[in-house]
Amino acid sequence: MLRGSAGAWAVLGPLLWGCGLSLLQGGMLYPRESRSRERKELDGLWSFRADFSDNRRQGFEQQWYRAPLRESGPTLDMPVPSSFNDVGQDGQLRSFVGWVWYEREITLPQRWTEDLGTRVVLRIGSAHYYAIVWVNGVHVLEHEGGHLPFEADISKLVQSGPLSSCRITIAINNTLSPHTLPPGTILYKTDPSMYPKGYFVQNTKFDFFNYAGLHRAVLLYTTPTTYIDDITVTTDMDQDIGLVNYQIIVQGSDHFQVDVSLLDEEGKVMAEGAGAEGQLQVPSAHLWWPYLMHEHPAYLYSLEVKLTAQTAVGPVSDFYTLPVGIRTVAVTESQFLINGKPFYFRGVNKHEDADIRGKGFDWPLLVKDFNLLRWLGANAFRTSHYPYAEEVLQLCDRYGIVVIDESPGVGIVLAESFSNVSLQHHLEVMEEMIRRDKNHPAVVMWSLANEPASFLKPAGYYFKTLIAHTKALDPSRPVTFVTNTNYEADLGAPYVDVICVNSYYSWYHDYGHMEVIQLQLATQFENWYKAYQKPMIQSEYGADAIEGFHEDPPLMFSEEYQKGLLQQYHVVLDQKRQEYVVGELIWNFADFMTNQSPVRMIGNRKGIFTRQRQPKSAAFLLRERYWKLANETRYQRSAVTSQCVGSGLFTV
Ligand code: BDP
Repeated sequence: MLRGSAGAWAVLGPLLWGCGLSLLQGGMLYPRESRSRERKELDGLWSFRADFSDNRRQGFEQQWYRAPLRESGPTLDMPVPSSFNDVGQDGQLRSFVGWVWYEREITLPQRWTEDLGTRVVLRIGSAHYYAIVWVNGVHVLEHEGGHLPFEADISKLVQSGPLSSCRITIAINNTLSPHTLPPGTILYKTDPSMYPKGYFVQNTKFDFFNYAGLHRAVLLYTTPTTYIDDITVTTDMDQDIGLVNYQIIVQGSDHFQVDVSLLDEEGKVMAEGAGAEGQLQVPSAHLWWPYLMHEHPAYLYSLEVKLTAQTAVGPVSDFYTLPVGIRTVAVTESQFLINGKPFYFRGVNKHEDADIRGKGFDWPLLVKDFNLLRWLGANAFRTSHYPYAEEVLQLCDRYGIVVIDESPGVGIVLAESFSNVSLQHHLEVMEEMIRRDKNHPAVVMWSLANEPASFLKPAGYYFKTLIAHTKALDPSRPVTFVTNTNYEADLGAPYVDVICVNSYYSWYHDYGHMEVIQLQLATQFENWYKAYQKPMIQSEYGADAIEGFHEDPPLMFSEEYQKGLLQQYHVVLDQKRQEYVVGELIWNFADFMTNQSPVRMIGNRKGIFTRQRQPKSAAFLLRERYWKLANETRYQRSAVTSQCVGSGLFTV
């Protein structure tokens, strides 16, 4: 959510699409270079200081943004992108709660500061959780939410003076409250016999470490002052003709022309159009298919958009190229269909998490993870429990890995977190998320939350409203949230398209008794299906295993127990996937960091890979299973039998 002054560019954004309800300002296209656009990455070392003052407000009281940070006290070198928590040797910084300050001074290319026809934009990929940004000491914007990008036009600031350098200061606060997403509470401990004066801790109801900092790329990019602000693409099929519907939003001038061409992977023009809105038709279209579902999965066309405009300073052109996958998504009462064919999610839940960098974006890690996913034969993952970096979704588009895109609605369990204030924020987060991710063919469903207390009375209204809003913003994709509430008590389930259920049989209860899993799991599926007749996904199941711990017969925490537990689930999944179960997502792809607690041995160890991405025995089990499942359905052209129900055919 953007707050405060957004500088000179604050024009009210257009509605997202069709029946969109967005109040967001402008689009959020991924910054790509083109003939008219340049980008300058600001990755590397930034100056950094955590504000350890008692009220954490010294930085504001002393206005640290007014002058270079080194002038107001000592600074540390801090890598960006990275979480700040694990790069140092200071335990206090690791668990710091409050404001931290980042600063970077940069030299700008001369043309950027002198050419008034150039628009210079500062874009921050993610700053967890609340961020305030100044450029050369001038406040330019504020943003709430740690997992989605925000940006400001800083042209006026960098083009108004003699300076060719600019100083960017970003203050970030990682405090979570009942109304943030994810929610949290600050607990003051006041017993003077136990705690020093003013002592407080951050409490959360989610199971991962609240890493903070500049987690994704910070960059500057340029566009002409009349520019392509947003593109929305949806696709459909008519026999073998691919239909690409596009809508382009232009800012800066009312007198412009838009031309679009759709190129295939060889660079051949397949269709052309003119105007800001229209439909392109692609005869004998190559569809975007998931990994291992087709001999040529993940086919991507390129939509080349060219804008020409007459402005006061003469003719201007802007160019932007968007990858486009042509595919449809639909849900029946027992199936999830991609391009009209039954799709089974064979996948994982992930986290953005690794040694040292925490949640900081890292290309080698990302490529390793995708190589592991493909090695496993997985075709899907859920972005548990927040939106991941855009580059992750780009690789999903490119490799055919299907995504359930989840909002940061994790740990919504307090009554306060279902209030109108919280709901309003959640609605806005969905707007930001859909604005960013709407054009990815890999994204096939929105997940609004993970394990909310959906049995609480206000949950019914909360999810009804949230789901209606999400569908109004994007009528083309099904919507879900992930539940662990009893099927009879869940007040949000009536509104979802797919029932996603987490269960931990023989882990969080019936410890060590794997013999009860089959009965309990079968009952779970049958109860839910009887109540709702909607397709179901086992959206989490798993067990902790410490790599190298072996016990046979299996004991909890051994590799054998993890494997044995999964095998029990698989027996039931194999029965129910013949009926209405459309997917299984293991918890978790890799071990990950959590808060310290007596039930977490240096983090959550339910990964089938270690945090360093080495396989445990369960990884080999899943690999065998996923390849077997893939081979059963590989390139299969089976007929679709069920009728489309509910929201009908979802096409993207
Ligand atoms: C589930 C949560 C997930 C946890 C997991 C666990 O959705 O975030 O990490 O349990 O306890 O309930 O391992």
